[in-house]
Amino acid sequence: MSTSILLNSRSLPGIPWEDKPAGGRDEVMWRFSGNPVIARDSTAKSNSIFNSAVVPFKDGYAGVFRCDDTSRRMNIHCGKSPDGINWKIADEPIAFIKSSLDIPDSEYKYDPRVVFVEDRYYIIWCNGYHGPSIGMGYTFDFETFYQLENALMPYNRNGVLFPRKIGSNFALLSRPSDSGHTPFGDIFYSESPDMMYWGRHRHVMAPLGTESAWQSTKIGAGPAPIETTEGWLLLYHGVLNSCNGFVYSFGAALLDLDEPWKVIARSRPYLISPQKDYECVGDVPNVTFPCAALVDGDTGRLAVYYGCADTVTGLAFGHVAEIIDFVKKNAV
Ligand code: BMA
Repeated sequence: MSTSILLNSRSLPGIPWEDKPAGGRDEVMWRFSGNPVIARDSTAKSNSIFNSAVVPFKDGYAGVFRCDDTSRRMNIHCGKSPDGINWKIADEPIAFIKSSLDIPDSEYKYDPRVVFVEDRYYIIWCNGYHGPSIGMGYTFDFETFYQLENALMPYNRNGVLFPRKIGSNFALLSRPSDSGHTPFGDIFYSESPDMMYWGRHRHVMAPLGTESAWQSTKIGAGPAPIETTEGWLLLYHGVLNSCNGFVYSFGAALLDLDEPWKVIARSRPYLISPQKDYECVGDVPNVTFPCAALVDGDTGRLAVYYGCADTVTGLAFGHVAEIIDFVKKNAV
C-alpha cells in the first residue's frame, strides 16, 4: 500500500483498526466488528449518542459527542478515550465560556465536528439561534471550552472546517438549509481571516439525479477534509427520499487543494449505506452520518466515526489510497 499520498497527517500507530474481513464482497470500507462502538446509554441521562467527533489528543483520543437526553434536548458533551474504542463521556454538556459577553445563548447544539487548526481544536456544531445556524468554539485542552460568534446565519447545518488555512484564510464548508427537515441542500465553501467574518462564498457540489440516487435529495460535508496529493478527500453524506422517508448514506469526493470549491471527482456509488440493524432501527431509521475520521499518516489507515439511526455511534475502516482509487474509478 502506497501511503505517500497523505499530506500533513501525523503518525497514529494506535488508530482503532481491524483488517478487512476475508470473504464476502470486496468492499472499500468495512465496519468494526464491535459496532456500535458507543451505546445510546453511555451517559447517565442520554437517550442517544451519535453524529459525534473524535480527534487524537495527548496519548489517546478526545471527542465532542452529540448526546440527546431523555427529555430529547440536543447538546454536546466532552469524552476521552485511551484507544478510540472505550469512551468515558461526561454526563453533563460542555459549559462554554463565551468569548464575548453578547454572544447569544444556544437554544440547542448538535452534530459537532472537531478540527485541529494551527494551535487549537475548533468545534463546529449546528447551533440553535432562531433556527439551525453554524456555531463555533475552541478548546486547547478539552477541559475549558470557549464559544465564538456563530459563523453563519440560520438556516445552515453541517459546518466543517478545513484543517489548515487556504491561502491566508480559514476555510469552512456548510450546507444552507431551511428551518425544518430540509428536502434540498448543496455544499458551499466560505473563507474568513479571523474566524468571525465569513465571505468569499463558493458553490461546491449539488445533489445528483437518478444515476446516483443515494445523494439525490441533499448532501452535507462529514469529517474534516483530509489533505492528499490527489486533492482534499472529503467524506460526505447524501440523502435519498424514499416512500418511507429520508435514507442517509455516505460517499467521497476529491476537491482541489488550492481552490477547494472545485470538485475533481465524486463517487457514483456510496461507501456505506444503512444496512446493519443498528443503522436501520433506532430513533430515526436508515441513517449513517459520518462526522469524524482518524488517519494514520504512516499506513494510510482511516477510521470513520458515524452516527447510526440517530441513536448510537459506529466505526468503519478503510485505506485512504483505496478510497481515492474508488472515487476516481467510479466518478460521476
Ligand atoms: C439531520 C440532522 C442530523 C440527523 C439527520 C437524520 O437533519 O438532524 O442530526 O442525523 O437529520 O435524522
